[in-house]
Amino acid sequence: MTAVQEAGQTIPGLDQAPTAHRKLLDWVREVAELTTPDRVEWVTGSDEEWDRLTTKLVDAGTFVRLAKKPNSFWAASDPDDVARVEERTFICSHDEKDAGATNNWMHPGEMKAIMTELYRGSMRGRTMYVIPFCMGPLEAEQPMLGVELTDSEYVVVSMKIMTRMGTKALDKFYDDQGNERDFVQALHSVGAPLEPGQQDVAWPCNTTKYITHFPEERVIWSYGSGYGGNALLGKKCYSLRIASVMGRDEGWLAEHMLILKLTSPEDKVYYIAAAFPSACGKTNLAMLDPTIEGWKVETIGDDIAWMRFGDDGRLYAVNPENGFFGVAPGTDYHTNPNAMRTIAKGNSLFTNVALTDDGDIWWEGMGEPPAHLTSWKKNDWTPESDDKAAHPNSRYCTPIEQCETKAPEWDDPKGVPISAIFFGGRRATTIPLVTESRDWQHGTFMGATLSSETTAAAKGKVGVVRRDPMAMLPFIGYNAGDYFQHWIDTGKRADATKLPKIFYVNWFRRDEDKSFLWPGFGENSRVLKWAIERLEGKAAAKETPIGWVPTADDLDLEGLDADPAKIEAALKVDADEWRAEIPLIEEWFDKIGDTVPTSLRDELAALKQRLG
Ligand code: GTP
Ligand code: SPV
Ligand code: MN
Repeated sequence: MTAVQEAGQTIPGLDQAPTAHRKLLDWVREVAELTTPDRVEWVTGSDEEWDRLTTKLVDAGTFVRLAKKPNSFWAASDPDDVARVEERTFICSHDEKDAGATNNWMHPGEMKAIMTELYRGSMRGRTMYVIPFCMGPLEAEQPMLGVELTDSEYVVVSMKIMTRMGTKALDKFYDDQGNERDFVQALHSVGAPLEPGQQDVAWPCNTTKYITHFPEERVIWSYGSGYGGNALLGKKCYSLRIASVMGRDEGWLAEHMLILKLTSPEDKVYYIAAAFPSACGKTNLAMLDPTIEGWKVETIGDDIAWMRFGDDGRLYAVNPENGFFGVAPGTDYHTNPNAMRTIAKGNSLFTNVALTDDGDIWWEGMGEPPAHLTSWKKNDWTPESDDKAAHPNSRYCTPIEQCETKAPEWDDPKGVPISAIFFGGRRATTIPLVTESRDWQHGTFMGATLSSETTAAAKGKVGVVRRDPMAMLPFIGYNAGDYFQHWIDTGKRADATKLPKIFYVNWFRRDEDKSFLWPGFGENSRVLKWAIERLEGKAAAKETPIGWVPTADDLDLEGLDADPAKIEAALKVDADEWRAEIPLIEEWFDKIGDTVPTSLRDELAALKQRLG
């Protein structure tokens, strides 16, 4: 404890709040007294603040200013703090059953007792920043507010890119009648207090990590990590885990989905939402550069969609975020030129990519490497090195605002009416390039049984096939069976003709030699086109035991330079592979238990029967 606090005086900055919001003031004081920072700073989101904090991060060795990109910075994390930590992520509902079999659970009282002791004095020697933020448009009828308290400058500047934050968000903490609005309390500490005179490290964090949610209170407590999904609490913690519970209670959906706008050569506009697990292609599809004549894709969101019914009975989607936190490796002018152009404009943060000697960034998949680099581990790196120069989960963080393909309506509080929902995963076998569901219930079954190989986005083994329902396995804030029921119920709340049509895609099926059967990226526009033509009743498909699948003739493959045998293989429905899938789905449903909706058990029985 510092001398100031011992004297019973207030912590500097604590009383300089630019608001009289009672709940906010009381909570900030309570946390400051527990965590004992040297000072409190109320974040405004100004350019002056950005310059001051980025300069502080450069001086601390956390950031290197990039000579080759304006107002942009390189950061290398602690080598053990590079991804989400699913085994350290908890849903602390009062009743264990509400967390379900797919979440870690602890009683809220027990968790709070443990974490309160971790937070005690955890901000010593640091500044506690108060970040008011808003997920989704500020002009929404009910702005979705939150406040993150954090002792990390890296978090503050990242939140400036990823959310609407600072003064403009704080302005929304009172409604038009002058009443206090409620907000999600999000507490974050890297868990690395500094003793007087102690030299800080470039990436403070703690080997003990907790990413904890108290869904009934709409409260988030995060400790020990500085990495994106663990520390930028507006993202996965609020907009998926807490928001999925809000959506269950209030009748809407919070999903791990991109949102894109597709315009046909006839100038007809369609909006598509797509759920793929982490590092399985959402950002790339959201920014797709179509290879087919006359079709245009514009971007609305790349990671999260909140979907509610409009007065017209259609499902409208909003992107709650303000920036992209995208996977860097594999991103290049050939695969995702729009992402490359967005980051080229600057104002971006790069974490765990490689640094070039002339002050630029490089990662695997970005053409020929230079002769020398500083790797994400801060080691000298040459093309002869065995290690990767960039971590597989290295990320760029960049504002949507400067993406040239952003749709003008990306910030519209009404959202955009969704015509089609895609579920997809990363599967080397079994799952065809695209399958159309028969109806909403069948589509929900496809989503509920979605499977994918694990990626570097979460700590743990990579390449292991697991069920990842609706790409939400790590993000459902409640019981997965209840979540499936919520999807089924959502389908019953609207006229079937107004519901989005559901498709299941797989860009990642492989040949015997392990190469991808489908070229992917911009060529995925051919699949989008087929899906839209199905909605319009213009494209053909073959009925199979798993749903409607196109033949190669049904797809527009004009100008595609690909081996027809590979396309056939990508589209193949192999009954043996599917029969082998059945026991895995049964095991999955059994794991979730008695909350699995009967209608989904019926879908499984029907699939089994069709496969013979
Ligand atoms: P999160 O941000 O983790 O939620 O991931 P995301 O779903 O947005 O994934 P992203 O689009 O960043 O893609 C992750 C990886 O998949 C990158 O290395 C891409 O290059 C690769 N990828 C994306 N689309 C395709 C595709 O159509 N085909 C193939 N083969 N790879 C793809
Ligand atoms: C994901 O892992 O799905 C991401 C990155 O989008 S993170 O924000 O770290 O969760
Ligand atoms: Mn994601």
